[in-house]
Amino acid sequence: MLIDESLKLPRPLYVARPLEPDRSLLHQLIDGIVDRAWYSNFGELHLQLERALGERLAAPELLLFNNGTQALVTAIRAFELEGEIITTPFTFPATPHAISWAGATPVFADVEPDWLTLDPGAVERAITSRTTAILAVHVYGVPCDVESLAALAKKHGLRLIFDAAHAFGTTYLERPIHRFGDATMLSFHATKLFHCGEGGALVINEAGARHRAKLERNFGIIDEFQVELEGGNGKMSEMQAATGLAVLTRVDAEFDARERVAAAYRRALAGLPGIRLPKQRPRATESMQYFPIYFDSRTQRDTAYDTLRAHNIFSRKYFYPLCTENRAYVHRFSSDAFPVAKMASERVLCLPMHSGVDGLAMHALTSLLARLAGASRVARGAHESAATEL
Ligand code: T4K
Repeated sequence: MLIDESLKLPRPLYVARPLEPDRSLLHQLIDGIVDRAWYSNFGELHLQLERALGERLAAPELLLFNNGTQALVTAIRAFELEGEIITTPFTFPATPHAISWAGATPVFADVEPDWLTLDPGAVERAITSRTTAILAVHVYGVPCDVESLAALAKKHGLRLIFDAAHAFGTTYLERPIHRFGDATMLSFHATKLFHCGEGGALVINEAGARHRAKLERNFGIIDEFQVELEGGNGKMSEMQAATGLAVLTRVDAEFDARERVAAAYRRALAGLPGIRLPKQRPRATESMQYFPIYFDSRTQRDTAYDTLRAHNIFSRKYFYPLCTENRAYVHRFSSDAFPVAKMASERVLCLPMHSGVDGLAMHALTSLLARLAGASRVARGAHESAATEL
């Protein structure tokens, strides 16, 4: 294996680095929680954050949750969906798991080669008399083919739910991403651009389903003496909301820093043999949460992963293995049925994507990839100038 001690980073560099909250604001907010002795159940900070995010994202109907997975489960339950829900195997396991937890059955369909989002043709072929919904993922913040999926949903009388865990703040066709479909989930996990440590949100446009989602979030409780339905516990705590409020003030600066990191990756890696760079769907904005690159073969991808690790750089193979290859689903589905997703999962590598990728890290990472690609001479100029600009 290629080892160059001079390129080994002094400290580990992970794929994600949680955005540090404004500490003095956080301390102040925590003092308030302790003073009020109010830690959960829709406290002051919960309401403040819900309002702030609603304004920022142009989503006044946004509901906060304790995590994105619970928000997804709630969306499915709010529409009282049973039967089969069609989703993508190229996602974090939380997506199909949420379908199972909500009492429905996940069914998988392949993704489009260009965008790695659900292929509407494959979805249509997977529709049966038991299908009730499509759960599509804006993977890496790349919007799905929302128009074709909406047309399909309409034609077959299905609900359309989006997992926008990677798409905080993304717009598509000049509209916020949650304006498409019946419901959209957001994740505010520590590894996301905006985060609450753990957290999530749900945007549901339809009033009736939104009302049920609110009940589902709090055990189905209407008031002290009435419980309407068998709801769960999806409430965000005050500590989570405090973290979110103290992170929110820093999101724009972090976004700008990530844009610089992405631009530096692009400059340094463009044209390297055997590597393809990510692309965004036309008329969509970037979410700056992931920087996936694609190798010509699985062997090249795995060698790059191991080589980077040996130099203290922890990239990730999101999403390998495919959900359908996990023990939870492998008995029910053959991944050969999803050739595009399978190929992507074997060739993708997500590079560290956060403001902690400094000039030193950029230099080490891109030098190693250039050397592995056998293009050290060609790439030297490019990666050195990319590194010095960070
Ligand atoms: N749908 C999609 C498409 C998703 O990607 C996700 C979550 C969900 C649904 C579910 O949303 P939530 O219920 O989580 O809100 C991480 C995240 O835990 C997960 O939220 C995320 N997707 C997924 C893509 O990544 P792991 O198992 O890879 O996490 P872990 O612990 O290996 O962390 C990744 C790296 O981040 C580590 O190498 C180090 C760094 N890290 C992590 C944490 C937690 C830190 O530096 N500090 C930290 O506090 O799942």
